[in-house]
Amino acid sequence: MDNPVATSTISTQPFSDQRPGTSGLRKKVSVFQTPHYLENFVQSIFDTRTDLRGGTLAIGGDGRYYNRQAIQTIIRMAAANGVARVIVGQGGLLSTPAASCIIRKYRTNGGIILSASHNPGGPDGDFGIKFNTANGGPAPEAVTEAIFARTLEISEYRILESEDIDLDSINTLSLGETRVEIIDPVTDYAALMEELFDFKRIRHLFNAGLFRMRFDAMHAITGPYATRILEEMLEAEPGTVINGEPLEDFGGGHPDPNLVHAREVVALTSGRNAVDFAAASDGDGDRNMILGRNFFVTPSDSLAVMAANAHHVRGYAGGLRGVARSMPTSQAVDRVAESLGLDCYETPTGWKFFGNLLDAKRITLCGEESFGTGSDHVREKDGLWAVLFWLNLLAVRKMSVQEIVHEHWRRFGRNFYTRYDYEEVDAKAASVLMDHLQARLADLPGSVLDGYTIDYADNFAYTDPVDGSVSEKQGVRIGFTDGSRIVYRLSGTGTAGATLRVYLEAYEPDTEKQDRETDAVMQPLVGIATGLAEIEARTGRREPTVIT
Ligand code: VG1
Ligand code: CO
Repeated sequence: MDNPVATSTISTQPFSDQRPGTSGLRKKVSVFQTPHYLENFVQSIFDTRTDLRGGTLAIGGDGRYYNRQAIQTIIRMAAANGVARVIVGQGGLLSTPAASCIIRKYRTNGGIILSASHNPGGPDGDFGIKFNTANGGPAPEAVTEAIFARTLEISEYRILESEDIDLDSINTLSLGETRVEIIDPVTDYAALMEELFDFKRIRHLFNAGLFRMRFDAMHAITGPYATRILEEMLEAEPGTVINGEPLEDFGGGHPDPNLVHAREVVALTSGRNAVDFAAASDGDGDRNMILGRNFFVTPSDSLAVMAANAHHVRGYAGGLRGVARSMPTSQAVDRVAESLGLDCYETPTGWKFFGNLLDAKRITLCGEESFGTGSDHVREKDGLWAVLFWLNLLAVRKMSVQEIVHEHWRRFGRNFYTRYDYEEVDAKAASVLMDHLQARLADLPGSVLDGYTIDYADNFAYTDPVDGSVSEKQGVRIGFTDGSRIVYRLSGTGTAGATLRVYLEAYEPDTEKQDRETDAVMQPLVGIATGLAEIEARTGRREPTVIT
């Protein structure tokens, strides 16, 4: 199909609110539908990433409402801006990790991913866009700041006048001078998974008839990936994948794989007919929740268990180069690193901070407390990868999820962990709360609160060991002499008001005390954390919106 085309240059005015947050630019759908809003941001990418002219760009999204329209616009703009080749997932779909895989495999000059991840979708929901660089990873701050600076001075954008192109057939077509390739979104990613994991062994686990699992795709992007890999390639029983059809509004749900929003799959892990293993993934497929029978694995523990057991898994049998975790993630993986003699890095929140460490081969595995784990196989966190990692481990070790984690605690100690989220609080109140904490930091070390002695108190600053770039004010940390920790930070992914996150961690080396309930263990720290920040007085919130 060759469309008749003409390039238009459209005048526009800057928008002042296009600074990307933790993971790209996220706004309400209605904001993205404002005339020129999407176009301004996309043109700013083309204006600052000049190697895209004559280069290759990957495009795909999580299938949420507005995905298709946005992709049509971006393809036309890519053509008008001289991109030689565009690779698009069929139906406009690509999970975030699959997009990363495709950028790397086809050596593109970058990719544009449309997603607001775990945020709800639909006409009243959220939409998002982010640019990934040629390494497949989210653009580092220097790049997002350059794009943002450009959005503040933009006066025109270029777009091809053409009919919509057919995104639904696998095909290669021309749009003006640009070659547009519509590819299967799953095939390349599935091939990569097959290299990393022992599919034969996992298939045997399913076929032996003694093991059942459920994977909740939450009506989001991982449905087609999980169905192909788990049910077709690994021969898990039909019905293993639930909510597997991607829907524009995620069926009205909140595609966030935690104990609250993924309660449907959580319920399948208890009772007489309980499955042995269950998992869920988020809107764009980069997050994962891991469950055993009657058992929840915290994401921080999941990372630590993976690090301690990586040698059992084919793709990592040669050993790990090092590990990294985001600052608020529990220190469980640090203990593994120490015991195995591995380097361990603490980075600010957001996957973009792992990119340099992965590229420089300083680390192999990394993770975040927010249900994110990944490795050097791509440059994004990867939900289904984590599920396959666990499946491979279960197949090799012939133990239950709970047995594996309990064994881990006995060996390394247990890091109890909880996160309190106060969503949509008044933005001003939230920033005053953080300022107030900041002002108290210098006086806190040495003080005793409810029997806990404060060892250090600071606002986390990170110097990237590879390029020397500095990121300041990444969250307030209060460390206690017994290894417990409280962290406060404001979310960088929300679209309404501010979200205050409070992260709590307590270390328990005594095996006799490791089976206590997390709630009970955390109570004293919750009291200290809410008191110190004066949360109720400053936000009007007695209770958090979500506890994970
Ligand atoms: C949250 C998480 C962070 C994660 C980010 C993007 O950011 O805390 O760990 O990297 O979301 O994940 P924030 O700034 O809201 O705390 V995703 O799956 O939304 O792309
Ligand atoms: Co996500």
